[in-house]
Amino acid sequence: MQPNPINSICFLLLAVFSVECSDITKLALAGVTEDLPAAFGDFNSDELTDVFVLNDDGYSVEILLANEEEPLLRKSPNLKCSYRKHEHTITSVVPGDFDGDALMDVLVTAVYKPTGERNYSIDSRITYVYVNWGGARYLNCTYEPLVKMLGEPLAIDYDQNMIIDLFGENTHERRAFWVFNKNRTKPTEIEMRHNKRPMTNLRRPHAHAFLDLNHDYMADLFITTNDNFEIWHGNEEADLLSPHFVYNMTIPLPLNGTDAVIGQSLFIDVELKGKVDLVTPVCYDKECKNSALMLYSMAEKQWMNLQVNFKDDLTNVWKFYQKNGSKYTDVITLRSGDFNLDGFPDLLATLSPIQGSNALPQSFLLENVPCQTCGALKRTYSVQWNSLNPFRNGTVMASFFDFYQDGILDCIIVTFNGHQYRTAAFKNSLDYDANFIKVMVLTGLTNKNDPMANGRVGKKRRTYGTNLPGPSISYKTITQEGNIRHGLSCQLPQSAHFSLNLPYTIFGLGRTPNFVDKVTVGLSNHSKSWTQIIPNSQMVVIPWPPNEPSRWKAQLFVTPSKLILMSVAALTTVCGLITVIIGVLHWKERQEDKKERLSESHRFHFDAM
Ligand SMILES: *[C@@H]1O[C@H](CO)[C@@H](O)[C@H](O)[C@H]1NC(C)=O
Ligand SMILES: *[C@@H]1O[C@H](CO)[C@@H](O)[C@H](O)[C@H]1NC(C)=O
Ligand SMILES: *[C@@H]1O[C@H](CO)[C@@H](O)[C@H](O)[C@H]1NC(C)=O
Ligand SMILES: *[C@@H]1O[C@H](CO)[C@@H](O)[C@H](O)[C@H]1NC(C)=O
Ligand SMILES: *[C@@H]1O[C@H](CO)[C@@H](O)[C@H](O)[C@H]1NC(C)=O
Ligand SMILES: *[C@@H]1O[C@H](CO)[C@@H](O)[C@H](O)[C@H]1NC(C)=O
Ligand SMILES: *[C@@H]1O[C@H](CO)[C@@H](O)[C@H](O)[C@H]1NC(C)=O
Ligand SMILES: *[C@@H]1O[C@H](CO)[C@@H](O)[C@H](O)[C@H]1NC(C)=O
Ligand SMILES: [Ca+2]
Ligand SMILES: [Ca+2]
Ligand SMILES: [Ca+2]
Repeated sequence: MQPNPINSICFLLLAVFSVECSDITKLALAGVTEDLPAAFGDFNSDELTDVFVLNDDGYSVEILLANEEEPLLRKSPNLKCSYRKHEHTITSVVPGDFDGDALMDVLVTAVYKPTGERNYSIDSRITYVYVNWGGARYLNCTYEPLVKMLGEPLAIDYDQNMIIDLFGENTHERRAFWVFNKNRTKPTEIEMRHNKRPMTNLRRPHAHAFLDLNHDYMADLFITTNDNFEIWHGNEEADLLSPHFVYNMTIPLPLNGTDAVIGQSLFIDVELKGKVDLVTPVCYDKECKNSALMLYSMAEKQWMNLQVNFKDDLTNVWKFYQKNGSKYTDVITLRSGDFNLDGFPDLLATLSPIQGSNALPQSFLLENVPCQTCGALKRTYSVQWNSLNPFRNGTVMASFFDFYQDGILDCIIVTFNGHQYRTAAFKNSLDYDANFIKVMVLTGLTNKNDPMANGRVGKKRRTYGTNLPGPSISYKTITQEGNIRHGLSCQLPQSAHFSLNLPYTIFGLGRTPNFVDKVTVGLSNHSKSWTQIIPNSQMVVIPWPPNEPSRWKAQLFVTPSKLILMSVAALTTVCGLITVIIGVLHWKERQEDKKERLSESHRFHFDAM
């Protein structure tokens, strides 16, 4: 592509005056704003993360494929399944490989929602699980549910064969795993076993998670029940006699009492210490007038308040927004990501003012900041009241998404004006040249019939599978001040209730331009480390075979930093200008030469006479 000097000049001007507009809805979505985001994953294996959306009033699921050029998300034929005829409305979408053919399939869960008169003979508590089988470029929709269960499932890999399985509650209210196989038939149902404890009912909506909590590179189960939270450790020696998950401990709820509201838990490395913390949003009262963010310290075995200040600049007090039966906000949900690339994970939350019962909800960025007065905790979250401008009034959901695949997390936002939901795109215009590493762990499976896909750089490349829940990803490096920095993250720990986790991890490195000393990826009781990783690179890890880490591979894609791109643009512009000036001068000189020669010849004739 020929660099366009006008574009470059505008780009330079923009960079100089920082007059960037953050609302990129038109550029990103090109008018398709009725589709509401439900999950993320790379469906067509081109290394660009696609968006799984709900439309048609929630009766259909569709895939918007990501593109490098605008519009960044586009519709494509054969990538839509509709359940309107079956009167089933979709409650969640889980992309993953459910048949081990290395190509992404799309699991949807749906509940009965009649389009006309209500049919009371159908049990409305039941969740129906459908799997739409994916080819690289099409989706084969299915209308026969593979599983019936209560509540939404959690995507896990039960038996470490890289075929995604489910955990949840069966129709007899017992906890169960559903283990998928290669022949696309009904998965095998295995009830969860425990000799001693009676098993309490699972919380609905739940915040179960699948991630490594005891640092043995084996993903564990975090289960939310009505009475407490439970941790079940993944068992590497699982066989017919010993179960795949072994009960380890119970964590009390952060608040007791019938009035308390418990939001969705999430696991993030709040203090950047190389461990994940359990963070849960709560309200002390039913109306949520007194909201708080609680962190469970595994070391001290107690809940601590992160002491978030919900008072804005005009001294209005805000609360977590929660409304039964509403889209995205029927349960308090936070989404995490490193928005400012300083290494500490930030949050997105939806709040509303406690005064004015009809006020619309608004989503805000909660920035992870140091705290001197927070006791044992050294960090807290500070609500950034203006960071998502111009999206101020009426936003029910904000989640992180890297629109330009440049390692800087932008946001997908869902706006709500009281009766209509619309999707919008927000560009994060970080004003300094921060560094990052982006790590994505795939299942590592390959497909003999369709081994190659068109890669991003135009050349054919192998596909190595899709979204994988559960691996732990960590890095260690030394900052410019000489301190050791140790960050940890888990990939896709949650999949239900619009948790909208990205299938990769972006670690912000601040302004440290040094190599990252070590990146470690662990799963299935094994781990492998890679050393001296170039910052601003995207690392794709192929952990195959899972039990032979020495053969695991990593592919590195280096993303040139913004500063380099800007220098290139500036140089190109300057070169272009100079070329033009030289050209013009040259042309003028030649014209003048011509004239001179002409007049000289005239003079010569004149003289000769
Ligand atoms: C209601 O559901 C039952 C069970 O699926 C079915 O037999 C019946 O025909 C349905 N009635 C209507 C009016 O759709
Ligand atoms: C899936 O869809 C493709 C294209 O629409 C079609 O060629 C193929 O036969 C379908 N496969 C099955 C198993 O239905
Ligand atoms: C499907 O695969 C499972 C496990 O590989 C096997 O036990 C089962 O018999 C197969 N079912 C069919 C219908 O082929
Ligand atoms: C799990 O990993 C440990 C340490 O690497 C090893 O000793 C053990 O044999 C592994 N267990 C299995 C079942 O692979
Ligand atoms: C839970 O796990 C820890 C660490 O692995 C272990 O020391 C402890 O004994 C376990 N507790 C139970 C009840 O199994
Ligand atoms: C809630 O109640 C349980 C059991 O009664 C108790 O163990 C726990 O400490 C209580 N939690 C709080 C925050 O008070
Ligand atoms: C929302 O629903 C939950 C459980 O269904 C119930 O306990 C709670 O009281 C409801 N909240 C409001 C404000 O109606
Ligand atoms: C938000 O929008 C609603 C409805 O459009 C309006 O009534 C309200 O005043 C607005 N609030 C603010 C703070 O702009
Ligand atoms: Ca893609
Ligand atoms: Ca598949
Ligand atoms: Ca499996």
